[in-house]
Amino acid sequence: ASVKSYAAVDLGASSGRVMVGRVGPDSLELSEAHRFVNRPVRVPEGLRWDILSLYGGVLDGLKAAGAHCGGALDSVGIDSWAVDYGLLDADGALLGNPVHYRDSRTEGVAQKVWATVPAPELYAATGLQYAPFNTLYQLVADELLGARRLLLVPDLLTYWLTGEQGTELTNASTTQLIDPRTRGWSYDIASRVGIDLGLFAPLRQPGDPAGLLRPEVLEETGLRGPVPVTAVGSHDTASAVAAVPASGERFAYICTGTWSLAGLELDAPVLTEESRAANFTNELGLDGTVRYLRNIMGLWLLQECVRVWGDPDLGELLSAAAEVPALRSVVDAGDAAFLAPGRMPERIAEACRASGQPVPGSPAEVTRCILDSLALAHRKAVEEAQRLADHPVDVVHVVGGGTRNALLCQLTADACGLPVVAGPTEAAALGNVLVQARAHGLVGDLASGRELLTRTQPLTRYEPRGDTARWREAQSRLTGA
Ligand code: LFR
Repeated sequence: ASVKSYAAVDLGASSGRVMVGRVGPDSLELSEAHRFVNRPVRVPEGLRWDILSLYGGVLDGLKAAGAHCGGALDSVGIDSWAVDYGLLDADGALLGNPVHYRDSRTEGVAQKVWATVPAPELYAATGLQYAPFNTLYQLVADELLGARRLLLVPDLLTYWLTGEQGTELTNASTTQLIDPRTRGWSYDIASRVGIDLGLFAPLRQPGDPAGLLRPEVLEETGLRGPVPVTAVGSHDTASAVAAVPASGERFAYICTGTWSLAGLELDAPVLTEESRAANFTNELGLDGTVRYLRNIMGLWLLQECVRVWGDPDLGELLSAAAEVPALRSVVDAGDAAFLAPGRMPERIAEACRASGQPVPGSPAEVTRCILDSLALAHRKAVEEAQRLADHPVDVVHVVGGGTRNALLCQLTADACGLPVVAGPTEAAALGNVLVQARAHGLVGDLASGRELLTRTQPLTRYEPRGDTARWREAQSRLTGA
């Protein structure tokens, strides 16, 4: 048949899903086979991922995906959040649960590392933003005794499915151990901070074969073998950026979900001191591209509030927030102070109080404050990225879960003073499917994949509603400028 079926496993911070992408010469259809919760677990030693439960969800998902296409999947690809990993012993057995990037064990670690490799030097060599959870800092914090191998989360799941080990490049680029110019390991940095790069399996490029589903996996999922696993942009953000339905180069993107990742696609990294001071990151994308972006706290701020409020109806909450006067109070949604879980409504109130703004009280007011603050942070990132990379844009593409939030999309258009094109929602899964289809010769380069998306996926356009001066004024409340 000329239509092929690809399973995309996409793991986010709060849920995982297995989607089936059916790709033909001029068609692309995505459907959800299975969705499962990803519930991080706090144990006395800290915050951990429940990796076995996630693997169970992947197996259930592959079984459901097979049921969608008569047991015959053409390939499987896996993407997830970045930076985190499992450690294996000499026999390839997992040593403990992977630690969650929001765990506090890396507090103060970066400062110690900078005593050996000063932060400007680290940025010049790796181009990576400062975040306490960069793999490099996690590894320095960890007790590695007995660990012989490190596999990033999608690579670990791939290993369990196929028995083969590798380190996929887009995700490896978030470790802070990759040189974005050579797109290979940064041996000098690793040796100076005392990290043995031998822990990592050899690099794999998106599109490389990653083995075949093991016989036990075929049996458990009812799939008909052989089923190849294909390395995709295994960093979810790399997959999402691959699925930004843009044409040409003059676009910015915002991948929305638990995080907002806002920035540009470039063909070379920006490693200037100014860029470091602005905390932009140079992560690697498909086909030699660089994802030049900033991490913004994203809908995590709202998710954490909603949890405290006992899960009210989200639609009602957003309608109520739309009625609250705009820009009464804003917080810095780029601030790592919001990284850890817990007490989010209070932390937001405290930030408003500290910057001399009205303190939002009701859930609708807090929600409005969060959405205004996110739009403001989107504006700042899009503006600064253009300036720092000398790369002007005419349009902002919003992809991911946040595309469902019309208020956020409209506010982002208003704040940026640019049209927003919202969609697709399942960008990471679509980018995952496209890379598999491409590896099997079904679609061409990045641009033709994007064109296929533009033709096949529903997109919504939001025009900016004047008055950027109000956003500039709101920004000045945070920077004091
Ligand atoms: C988004 C994401 C971001 C990364 C963060 C932590 O899901 O992958 O790109 O910075 O999660 O891994």
